[in-house]
Amino acid sequence: MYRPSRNLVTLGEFIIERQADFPYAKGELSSLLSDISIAAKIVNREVNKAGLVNILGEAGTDNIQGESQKKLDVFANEQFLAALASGGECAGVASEENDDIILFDNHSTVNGKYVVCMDPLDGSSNIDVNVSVGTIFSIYRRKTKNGPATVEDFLQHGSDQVAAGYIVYGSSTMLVYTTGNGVNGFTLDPSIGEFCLSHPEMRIPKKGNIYSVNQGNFIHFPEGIKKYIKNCQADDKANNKPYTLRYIGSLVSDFHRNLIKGGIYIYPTTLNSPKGKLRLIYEANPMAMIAEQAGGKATDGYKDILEIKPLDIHQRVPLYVGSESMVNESMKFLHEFSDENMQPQYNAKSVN
Ligand code: AHM
Ligand code: MG
Repeated sequence: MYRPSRNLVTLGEFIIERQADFPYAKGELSSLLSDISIAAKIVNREVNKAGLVNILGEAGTDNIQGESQKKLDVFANEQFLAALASGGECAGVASEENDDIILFDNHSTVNGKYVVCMDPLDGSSNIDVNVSVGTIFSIYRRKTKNGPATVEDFLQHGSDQVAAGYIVYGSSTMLVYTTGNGVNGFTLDPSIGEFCLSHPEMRIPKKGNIYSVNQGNFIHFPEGIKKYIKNCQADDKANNKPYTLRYIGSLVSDFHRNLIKGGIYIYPTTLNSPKGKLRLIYEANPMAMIAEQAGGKATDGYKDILEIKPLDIHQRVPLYVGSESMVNESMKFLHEFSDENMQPQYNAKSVN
C-alpha cells in the first residue's frame, strides 16, 4: 500500500477542510480567504525585492491621516482590492489607505455577503530599513441585505467579525488567521509558492516576560502605565522580572512575537495622541479577535476591544493586547493610578 511521504497541508487544503465550520457560508468565506492569500503572495514578492528595484520612497500622495504613503502601501492596497473585487464575495472594503469605503464596479458590490476591513501594509515606515511589515484584515457579514454596501456594514462590533488575520512579511512570511475556531499559522514556502500549515492551534502563553511599547513616549503616558512599565523593570526574580523590552514598531511583528512567546503590546493614550494611535476596525479588532481566540486578551484600558461600537471607519483606539495575566496586571496599574478622566471617550465627531 502507498504511504504518502509528506504531511504537508497547504492553506488552500486547510480552508476547504474547515469549510464545514460554516454551514451557511457555502464556501464564500473560504473563497475570500483564498483571494486574500493570493494578494498576500504578490505583495510578499514585491516586499522582498523592495531593496532591489526602485520602488522605495514616497508615492507622492497622502492618506487620510495626512501621512505620506510609500509606493508599496499603494501597491499592496491595489493588490488586495483587486483580489477582493475579482472574487465576487466581497461587497466592499474599508482600507487604511482610502478615506471612504470602496465599492466595486461589478456584481459583488450588490451580491457579496461580506465586507473586509484592512490595513494593506502596516508598519510601512519600516520598509526602507528592511524591517518586517504586515497586512491586517478583518471580515464581517454585511448587515444591509439589498443594494450596495453602506458604511454601517463596516461599523459593527469586533465581536461580530467572522474572520480575522494578518500576514507578516518577515524573515519568513506567515499568514495567521482565525474564523472563531482557534488560530492557525501558515508559513509561505517560496519554492512551491504555497502557505503551508506550520503553527496549528496557536495558543498565547497566559503569562510572558516581554513588554512592547514605544517607551520614547513614556513622559506622555497615563500615570498607571508609567507605574506598570516601572514594575516591568523591577528587580523581582520571583515574578520573572525585570521583563524584556522588545519593540519593532510594526504592530503585526510585535504582536506575532508576543503571540508565540508570551507578552503584552501596549499603545496607550498619550498627551499627543489622546485617542491612541492605532485604528479600531482594521488594526485593533482583528488583533483582538486573534488574541482572544488564542487565549489572550485585548482592551482599550476600560473595555474589551471587541465590545466597542465603531463610529467611524478610521477611528483610533488605545490598545493593550497579549497574554491574559500581563494585560490584567497592566489594567490594575492603569485603574489604580490613572485619572478616570483619561478614559477614552468615543463620540462621532472626534474619534480620529
Ligand atoms: P501605520 O499604520 O501608519 O504603519 O501605523 C501603525 C504602526 C504600528 O504598526 C506600530 O505598532 C505603531 O504604528 C508604531 O507607532 P510608533 O512609531 O508611534 O511607536
Ligand atoms: Mg497601520
